[in-house]
Amino acid sequence: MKTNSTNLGLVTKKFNDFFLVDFLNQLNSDNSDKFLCKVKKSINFKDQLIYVGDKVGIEKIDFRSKRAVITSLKKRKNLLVRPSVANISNIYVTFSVDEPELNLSQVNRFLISAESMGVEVSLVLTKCDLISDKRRSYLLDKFKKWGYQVITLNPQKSDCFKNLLAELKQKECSIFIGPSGVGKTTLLNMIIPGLHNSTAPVSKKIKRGKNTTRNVELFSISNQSYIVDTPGFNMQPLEVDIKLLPNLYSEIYKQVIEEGIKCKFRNCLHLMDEGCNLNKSFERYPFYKEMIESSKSHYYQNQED
Ligand SMILES: Nc1nc2c(ncn2[C@@H]2O[C@H](COP(=O)(O)OP(=O)(O)OP(=O)(O)O)[C@@H](O)[C@H]2O)c(=O)[nH]1
Ligand SMILES: [Mg+2]
Ligand SMILES: [Zn+2]
Repeated sequence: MKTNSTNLGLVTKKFNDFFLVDFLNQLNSDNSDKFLCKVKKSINFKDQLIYVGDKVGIEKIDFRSKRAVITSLKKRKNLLVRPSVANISNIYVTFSVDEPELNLSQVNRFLISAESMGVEVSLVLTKCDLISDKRRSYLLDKFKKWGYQVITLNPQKSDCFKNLLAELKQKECSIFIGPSGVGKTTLLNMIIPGLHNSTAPVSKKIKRGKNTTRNVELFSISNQSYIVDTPGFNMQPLEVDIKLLPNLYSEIYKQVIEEGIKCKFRNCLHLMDEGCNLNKSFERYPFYKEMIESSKSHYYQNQED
């Protein structure tokens, strides 16, 4: 049976010119139906690409072969550039406490990059079975000072996965990002019944993940909630607009916005002591300074080009 009316779909996976699309208005179809779609030839979305997470209009739906054609792209709320995912509501920055070793500078880069999206950001620490309770408390304490209430996961404690799933079901579209090998796919396999996506041990020689997940993929966990698995990567020093950077650090935001401290110069970047009233005795200050300096050199380089 074919239908020519337009239906709303959600892009869950993308490869070459093809898209896997979930039906959103379930006409003759249950939620598990995925349609293989191409973009209608005559359509040009003003050079806009379509990404996982995009809502699209689909037509020429063939229920037997599970094929359809994308004919329109709905306006998106936001677009994360790396990895490319549209319409996210929550970012879960995911790191393992060991194997691969926890790299604080990378954690910070991921967090700040996530914060620059203006959505809710959470920090997940996996593989807590590999550390002592004392070390776990130490890490919880550290990240609390960074402004994050950490979610810790330990495969020997199933409650933590149940709690995380319950939380995710309250959100619209949550994305897990972090380096390769930290256990993003393992975590999704734990919480989505029947999901057995590929995972791989961390390389013993180079102590890094093996880039097992190659595609961004979105999974439904309830009628209204989705979660996204992504390929792991390491984050380069940031290129976020310098003026925005101070407010992305909760330690600075609190002092400037909540406590109302005033520096001599408006738009003070809190680097020099002259006229700066920011209390710089917080752990992430060296990371902040490094980030401002690399954003600055990037900024000036572009001015010269
Ligand atoms: N001990 C322990 N090992 C874990 C845990 N979670 C994941 N692993 C192992 O870590 C390895 C990497 O897990 P993956 O789920 O493939 O990691 P990933 O983040 O998806 O990696 P990429 O797809 O490469 O980005 C696998 O061998 C998992 O079995 C955990 O909680 N504890
Ligand atoms: Mg993976
Ligand atoms: Zn200042």
